[in-house]
Amino acid sequence: MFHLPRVAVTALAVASLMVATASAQTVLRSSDTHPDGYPTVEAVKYFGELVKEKTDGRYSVEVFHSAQLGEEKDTIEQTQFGVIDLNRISIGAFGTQVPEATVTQLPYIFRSADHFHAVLDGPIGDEILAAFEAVDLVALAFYDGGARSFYNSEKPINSPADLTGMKLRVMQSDIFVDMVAALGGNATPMPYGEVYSGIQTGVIDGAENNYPSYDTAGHSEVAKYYSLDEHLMVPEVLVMSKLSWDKLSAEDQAAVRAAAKESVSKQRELWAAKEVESKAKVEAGGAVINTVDKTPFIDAMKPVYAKYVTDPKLQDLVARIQATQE
Ligand code: GTR
Repeated sequence: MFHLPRVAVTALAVASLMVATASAQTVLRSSDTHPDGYPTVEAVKYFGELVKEKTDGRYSVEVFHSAQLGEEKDTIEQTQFGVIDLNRISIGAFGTQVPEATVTQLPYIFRSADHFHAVLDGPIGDEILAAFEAVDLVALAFYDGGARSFYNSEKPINSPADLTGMKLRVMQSDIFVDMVAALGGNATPMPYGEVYSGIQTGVIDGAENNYPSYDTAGHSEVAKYYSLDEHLMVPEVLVMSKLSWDKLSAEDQAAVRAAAKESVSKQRELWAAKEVESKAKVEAGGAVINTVDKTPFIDAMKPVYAKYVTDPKLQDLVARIQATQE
């Protein structure tokens, strides 16, 4: 029988211990459609630092920004299958998969940023986060996504009548298609990554989004009229694959949840600064921004509510959101 000298055995033992230590560190892969430096990307990086700290280095997070792992809709499926561990995504990308979350896609459901925070920071927010379990995801926190307004390459929008016949890109959710139809426009659902070329080539006349997206995706270069009707405030959400979540110990799950909650104030700070910076940048670049009387837009949304808020449970949820004081 072959015997290794004692020193060699010790060296081997040390080496295998090191491998064990190294492999005990799991890197969680996280997706984001936005470029590096965008508030959501930076917030998830910060969350990752907290996760590492709170799990004594057992877990860390790597953010794959700029849609490196795919467009949002596809990454949702990959996250459900556990191919991607974490995903920072707009609730709009879920379509109507999660009924409780769908109510946050209703136009003008949130009256202001303060109302949005009051709802999502309280028990209603927790109820909506918990609803994602039904689609194999553990929703950890909401991030800010500001108010979304229409922009196009043709003219300023002052009233719903100005949208007549306009082809506008929306996120891939039926509710947004109905929203644009109720205003008299033609909605084209398509992935975010196709919007720039869509406008440039005239396939669509415009789209709708917040200032930071309008700016960082370059949309302001091809659609210079930005009209502040602020029809949507769709929350951004950080979700984890249920499969990845179930591999964590109860202690590490608590650490991940706490890290996500702690990253929220950081994201809000970054978001507020980015909104101001992006507005200034698009204006300097030649964007024409106009304010809008929102009343006719709000009134036009009645059929959208009538179509999507039929279930008494959702009617109650909408009523509770509306009754929440900012
Ligand atoms: C942005 C959001 C993205 C993406 C995009 C879109 O505001 O942060 O996650 O959903 O809108 O319109 O597709």
